[in-house]
Amino acid sequence: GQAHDGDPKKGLNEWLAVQFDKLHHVYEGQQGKNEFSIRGYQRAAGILRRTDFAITSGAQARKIKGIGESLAQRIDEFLEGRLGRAYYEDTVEARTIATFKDVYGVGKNFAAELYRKGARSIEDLKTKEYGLTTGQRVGVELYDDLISRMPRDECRQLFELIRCAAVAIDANLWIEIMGSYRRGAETSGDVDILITRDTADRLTHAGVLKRLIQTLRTNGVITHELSTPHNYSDLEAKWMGVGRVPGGKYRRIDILTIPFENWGAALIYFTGNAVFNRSLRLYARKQGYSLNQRGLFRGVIRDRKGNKTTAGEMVASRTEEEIFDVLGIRWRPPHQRCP
Ligand code: DCP
Ligand code: MG
Ligand code: MN
Repeated sequence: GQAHDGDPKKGLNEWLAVQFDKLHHVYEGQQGKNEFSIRGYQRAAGILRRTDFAITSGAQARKIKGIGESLAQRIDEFLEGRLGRAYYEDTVEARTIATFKDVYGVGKNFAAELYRKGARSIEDLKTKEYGLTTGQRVGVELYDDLISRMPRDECRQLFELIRCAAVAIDANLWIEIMGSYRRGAETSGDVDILITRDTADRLTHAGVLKRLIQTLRTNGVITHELSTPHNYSDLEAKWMGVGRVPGGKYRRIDILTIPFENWGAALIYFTGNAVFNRSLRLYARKQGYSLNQRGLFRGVIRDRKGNKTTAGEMVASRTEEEIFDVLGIRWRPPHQRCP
């Protein structure tokens, strides 16, 4: 889902990236595959997309940081048209499971279970009984719309409809569009929205999310709810659902509200991408910190499984810059956060 600037020299890199995307997709739909190599394909696609010279061989690609021997071999296979390795995995079973995994709310285990139960198509999921949850049924019903990515303009329009409704409820809200859109991507899989409110006047955004959803349901911008907050009055709450610009396709919408003090950490989290977040969090851990969507913490103690046993103390959270500062790394603009 990343921007591609159309430079012809990058054309081949983009094609290679798409091959890795496919490989990632096919493997992701299978069970018992090495998670590490699956992520490797996802990473490789990202690396190729931000390489600014044309890659013409595996050996040459090998010199790029992050491209190891086995990825280089894959690149040669792609370039030489020896797609066997990639495609012998591309069985009907793998493809069907991958298709099911694209249904909202269906993970790879359930996708495989659906296949074992005899489901072979989205049509099967629509017409036969497989014990789908309400959310999964919405995913099936809107399958064609939800698998397609929306152009940047449409993402902006949908956000503007939501932003207008929000600031009509409280003019002091901070509301931003996040995810792939903020990273500058040409297309987005959903609209990610972050909301908070400056507490200088001692007021908060408590109650806003509930009113916002009500307004948007009434005016038809929001059409389906997939997951609602446990408690609407919490300052930190997540809402997931579906909406559309009038007459447009149905699109996934994620809304996250967070306490004002967590704004910077939440910006980093919700801007992503997920691979960038994983590496930034790992880096923080190596420096003795712990980073999450709320803030950067010091003094976190973990057990041998890596689970936190002591929450620690928050040392930075209000702005992205102060978090990067404490970690001792230069702030990176969102469009450079797609490793
Ligand atoms: N995120 C994360 N880890 C996850 C899922 C999400 O850190 N497992 C963060 C980083 C993502 C952001 O949340 O960039 C938004 O999640 P999306 O799934 O909406 O992903 P994107 O917006 O990046 O891409 P897309 O255009 O596919 O929605
Ligand atoms: Mg998104
Ligand atoms: Mn999202």
